[in-house]
Amino acid sequence: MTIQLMNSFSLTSYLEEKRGIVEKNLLMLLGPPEIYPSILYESMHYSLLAGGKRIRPVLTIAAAEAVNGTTEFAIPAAVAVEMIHTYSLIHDDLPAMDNDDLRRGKPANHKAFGEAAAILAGDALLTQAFSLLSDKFLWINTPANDVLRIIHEIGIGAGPLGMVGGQQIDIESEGKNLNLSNLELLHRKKTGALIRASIRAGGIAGGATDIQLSALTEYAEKIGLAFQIADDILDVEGSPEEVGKSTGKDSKQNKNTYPALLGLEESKILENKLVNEAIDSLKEFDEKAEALRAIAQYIVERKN
Ligand code: GRG
Repeated sequence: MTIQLMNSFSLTSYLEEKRGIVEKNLLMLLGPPEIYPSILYESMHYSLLAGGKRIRPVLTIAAAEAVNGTTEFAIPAAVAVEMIHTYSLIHDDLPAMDNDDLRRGKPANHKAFGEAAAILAGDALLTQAFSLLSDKFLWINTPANDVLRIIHEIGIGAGPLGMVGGQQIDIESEGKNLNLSNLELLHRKKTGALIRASIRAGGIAGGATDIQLSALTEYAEKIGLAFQIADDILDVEGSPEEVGKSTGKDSKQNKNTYPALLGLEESKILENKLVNEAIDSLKEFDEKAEALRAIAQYIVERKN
């Protein structure tokens, strides 16, 4: 299905083009196999190039473009956030965490390579992301001060104040019934913080003004939450074939989710409200923000 928005913008073509660019750069910036111990390369490559929607790097690029930057400006940040996201999925699937066998429609990394290799592949992707982010030869168009701001954004989003902190809260919340505000806090950190950092990093790389950056931040926070609600709904309504990972796990494990707390209908109303608010936060942006507007809708309409 081709997703059409106003001005005949085609999100399908946009996603196809940007995903292609992201994947080419992921492969290139991972570097040649000869520089790594071979199992390490294979396990990093396996998860990094296993498909995936590439939503975070595409958001990084779309945010840069929305403020008049180019795709090229955003590439180091886009590649880094996808490496970090991939590491988080590898570690999340481990037996000590969510214990999942299937990821991106394939055996989870530890199922394919063993737990030790999966832990190291995750560690390697995380550290490689920051090596790339701090490589001056990749940032020829971006002032050094903005590069530092981008590194800081991504560190905060991925680390203990963001995604890692959210994962810890998630683990501690198992078996407890969270109220709505605690559920929101959990997801703002676990899922929202890296999405927020992806968008803010793209905005900074594209040369956003402070006003533009706050509008992008508002957009990011709304779609970050909508993304998680959609993910919870897919776990109820999606099939493993479509979603590419096991479904129905959340209710079996008594997880804190939006459908469990609010019911499916209320969850769908909330995700749509967040998408409308996200699109509204871009009202001062011109047609260059059309991709961001379309992605906000895609986030709740997707089937995987
Ligand atoms: C292990 C530090 C650490 C963190 C794990 C990301 C995460 C935190 C856990 C994944 C579990 C999960 C289902 C989170 C909810 C939303 C989410 C991040 C889904 C997966 O992201 P997608 O849908 O995946 O963008 P693809 O495969 O398309 O990249």
